[in-house]
Amino acid sequence: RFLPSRTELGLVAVGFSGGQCKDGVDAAPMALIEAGLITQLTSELDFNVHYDGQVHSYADLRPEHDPPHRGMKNPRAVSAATQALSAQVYAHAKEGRFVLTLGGDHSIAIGSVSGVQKAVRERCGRDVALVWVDAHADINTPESSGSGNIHGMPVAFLTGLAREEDKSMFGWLEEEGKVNLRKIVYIGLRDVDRGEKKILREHGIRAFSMHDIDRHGIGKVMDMALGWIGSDTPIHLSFDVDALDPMWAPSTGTPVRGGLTLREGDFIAECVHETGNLVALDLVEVNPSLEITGAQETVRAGNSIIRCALGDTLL
Ligand code: B3U
Ligand code: MN
Ligand code: MN
Repeated sequence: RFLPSRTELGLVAVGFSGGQCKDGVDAAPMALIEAGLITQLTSELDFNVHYDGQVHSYADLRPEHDPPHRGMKNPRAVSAATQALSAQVYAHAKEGRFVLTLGGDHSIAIGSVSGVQKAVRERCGRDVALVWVDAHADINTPESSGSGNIHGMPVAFLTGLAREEDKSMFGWLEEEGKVNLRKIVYIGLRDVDRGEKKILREHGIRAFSMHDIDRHGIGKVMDMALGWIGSDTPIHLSFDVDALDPMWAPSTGTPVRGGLTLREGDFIAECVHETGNLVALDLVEVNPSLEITGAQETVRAGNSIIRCALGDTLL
């Protein structure tokens, strides 16, 4: 059995924004850290934090010429950045560390999830379950995407629904880094493209929309979501801050009204923590530059989610 570490934590700060078109999301890791994240992890939660002290933008890997391919924008830059991130995350996870990845836009999950999955497979021969908390499904293929933004595609690449032979454009993603479609659970969806709905339906992917949360309440939804995954399965939680309602997290690239409350977001993280099976967490899409007044609120919400996922209890 793969037991997530309660003491050793690998932190990777990713200042990468090439999966979408707005500047500023690359400043999120520094904003989260400046708001006290590392102190929280060490002093309050007693983690031994392994952090190289850098915010990685992978600018040195960005090719000069990166024209669209199959409609994808910046395909080589995103591919190179996520490939490098995958290796960094893998190195932490292989040591048995909990891996915390700070985005950046959500395209970076191609790197974080594949790195964790590969290490978990090697350590215990199991597949990770992926809990994707987001307003969006991020499961467009290059062909179904209307925007060409790769942050709307990571789940398609991670599951093999989207494939590329070319090593410089996600062809580096190996089978052992990919995630089983039946081990994905979405929570918080409310802005899903037509093509994505078709993909979710055709593959019977488990998804809890805001409608489901309204109907059953977040407590029941979490029971169902974690019940689907089953106990004894390592979990990777990929949390897009836009899952929260813009009232709580306005500083994000594509805010969608009608989202989770701050407490519902924290509650999701707490419930995943309580399973004892959480091995990795991504916190993405905080964009401190988008709302002068709401930026600090969004950063605080992000840090709160991280604390809850790592076992900060109310009492
Ligand atoms: N589904 C749309 C919009 C979107 C996806 N993820 C975010 N926005 N943050 C797309 O571009 O694929
Ligand atoms: Mn997302
Ligand atoms: Mn989103």
